[in-house]
Amino acid sequence: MIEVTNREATPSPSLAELGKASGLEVGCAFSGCVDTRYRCLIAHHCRLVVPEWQLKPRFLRPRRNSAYNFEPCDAIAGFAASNGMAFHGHTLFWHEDPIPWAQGKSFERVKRDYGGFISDVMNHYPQAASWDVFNEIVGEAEPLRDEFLIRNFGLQFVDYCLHLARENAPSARLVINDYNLECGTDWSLAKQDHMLRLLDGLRAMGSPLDSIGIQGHLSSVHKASPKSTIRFIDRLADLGFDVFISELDVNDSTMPANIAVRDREVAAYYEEFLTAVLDRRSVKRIVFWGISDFDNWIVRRQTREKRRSGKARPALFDDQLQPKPAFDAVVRTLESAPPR
Ligand code: 9MR
Repeated sequence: MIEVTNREATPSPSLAELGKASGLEVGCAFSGCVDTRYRCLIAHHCRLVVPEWQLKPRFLRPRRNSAYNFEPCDAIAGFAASNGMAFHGHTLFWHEDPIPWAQGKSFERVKRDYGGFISDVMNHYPQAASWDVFNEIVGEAEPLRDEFLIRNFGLQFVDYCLHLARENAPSARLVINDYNLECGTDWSLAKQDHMLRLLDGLRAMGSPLDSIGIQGHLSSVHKASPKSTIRFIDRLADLGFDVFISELDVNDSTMPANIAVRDREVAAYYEEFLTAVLDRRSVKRIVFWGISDFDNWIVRRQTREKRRSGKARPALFDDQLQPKPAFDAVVRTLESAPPR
């Protein structure tokens, strides 16, 4: 597929270039939307693309006898390749989207079915720079989530998948990704501890793992705590793990309806959080979970649920693809980020 992008059409400074100057990789989630102007915007601002749902296990292969549905994700990977952007695989495992056909009762069966699935998917995308091997397996109330495979096989399953991922893609970075790690509340701090305990366990088993994804779904409901996030990043660095801020956005559902006020508040959330975390050199990547309100999961969900709080404006660009104060705020944080 030939992708024609016109970087001249988006004259604002490129986030990708600004990030590069301090050794940061900037990327975004992408739904595969075919709007050319939107694609140009992504190509201009990002060095990395993440499929928003097209690589989720059940989307790819809902039933044992279904053929793999690789086409939608192939289109996204093709878009990334033809514009010189890297590709991140999200995700090989997700509790919200289990594939029931690979939930075997014996570990041998799980190895065959889930292991086979992981190998098939990873080998289909050998160009992937990194993989979320696990998404959201840590609990808040409990150390690990109550999901069939995790409940039945625990660390043995996690370790098996990480080894298999390394075997399949020796040079890809392997990631465990999770949310609510940045809120500073009791349950968020408990979740941080659970993640650290999991990492200790994996370390003791010699499991291969490179980076931890801190999703960064910021919200006015549970405001992020930069202080506790930085402390957590430092503890991860002590254990030898890099950090990816992997799904950054700001949910504005409880912010004032006035657009100017709302946009300023959203911008302040981005700026405060990024200023804090980018100070840490182990933070190597920022992925926006949609850079524009034009094609965005929060906007889509709000429309679906018919909420009345005014149209959501969570991203850096509005639904006309114009930069908002949040974009300027992110530019400032990238400009002042120390090199890594
Ligand atoms: O943004 C994604 C949305 O479009 C999908 O419908 C949904 C289900 O596949 O997943 C959303 O992305 C989630 C991500 O995969 C994991 N962290 C939370 C994200 C937002 O729900």
